[in-house]
Amino acid sequence: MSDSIKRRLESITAEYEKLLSIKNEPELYGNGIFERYKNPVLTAAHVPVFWKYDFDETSNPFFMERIGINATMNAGAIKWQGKYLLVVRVEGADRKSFFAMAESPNGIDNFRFWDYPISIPENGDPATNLYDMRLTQHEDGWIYGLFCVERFDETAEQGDLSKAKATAGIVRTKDFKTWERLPDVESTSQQRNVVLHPEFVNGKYALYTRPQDGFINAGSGLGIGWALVDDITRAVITEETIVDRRFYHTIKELKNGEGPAPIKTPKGWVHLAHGVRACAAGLRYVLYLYMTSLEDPSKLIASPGGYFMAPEGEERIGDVSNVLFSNGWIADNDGTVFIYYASSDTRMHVATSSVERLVDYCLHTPEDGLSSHASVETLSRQIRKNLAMDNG
Ligand code: M1P
Repeated sequence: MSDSIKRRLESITAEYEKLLSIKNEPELYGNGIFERYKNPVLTAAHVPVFWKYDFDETSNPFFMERIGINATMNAGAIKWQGKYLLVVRVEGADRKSFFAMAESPNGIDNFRFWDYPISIPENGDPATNLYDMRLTQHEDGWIYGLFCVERFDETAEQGDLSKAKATAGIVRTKDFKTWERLPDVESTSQQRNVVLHPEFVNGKYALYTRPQDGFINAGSGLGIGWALVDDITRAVITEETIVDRRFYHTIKELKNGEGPAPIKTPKGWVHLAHGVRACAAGLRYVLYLYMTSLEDPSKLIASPGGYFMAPEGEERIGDVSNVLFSNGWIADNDGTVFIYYASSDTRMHVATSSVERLVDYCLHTPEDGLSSHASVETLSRQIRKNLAMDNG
């Protein structure tokens, strides 16, 4: 290696190490519900230097980046052997997404990618794109990853190269190094945002689903669905009920989708989801919470109105602007909840809260009254109560 290339590599590596060692700090003023952190936890710049550059001077005489990385986003999350692991959706400059593990000692900074991305085995029907893995530590002993599998829709008219179809792929692992691919979920509709519930329900595997008419539009799919399947090694959706419905003029009017697998609490299952509405600027994706019953995880018991988190500041801008998306969170032993979310399909962030706070938020945030009049009533009740307290 020539001295000049050696110097370049050294300075790029030093910059990279500096980036990875930045300490993350919570933002000073939160809303009591969660704390955002100042820096994203992962960006395209966090991808190892040896992924991007060919270090061999004979094949790369100008020491150029040979493989461009566009974004790191929509990561599944799990705590495993004391480490905070993310299974990150990495998107290359070629628009293909793939998965790669990144780990941190504390969940808020120093995330570092493992040396190799994950090679998901094909299962007979090759896919064009894979993304958004949800990790579920299931009581059957396996850790499952459910993800979106995208293929070209062969029914597209000639020249229409954008028609795609989505289904849910399944892999399972015990060490995050070897992944067993199971057959894709069979369903009569397209599916994205499919998530495995961590426990058996009536002796069956339970899936949160998102039936959709087309690749983008939920259409007649009424919201986040629920389906029981006998055998996860051949997951066939025969019947779907709706767990969390969409409503007109709400944050989830157009579509919604389950985020990570829900967290079990003494008062019910806490769910994180995304809601989508349309506006003149395009689609706006925000995060919201809801709760379901311990006895029947498909039964809604709390539905706080409005969004839990919406894009702020730089989060608003990216490849697909005005988007927050989350498919990973970790409930730690001390009750801390690490919420991993991506902004605008570009970078990963963390916010922290606690199981107790999230339950309180779910049970005591007023529901959406579905009209301006109802919102004013709700607000006025709180004002009256506060002013009466102020007056002694
Ligand atoms: O671009 C925003 C998100 O769009 C899709 O989510 P949904 O299926 O709910 O519309 C996904 O492609 C997701 O990856 C992406 O972040």
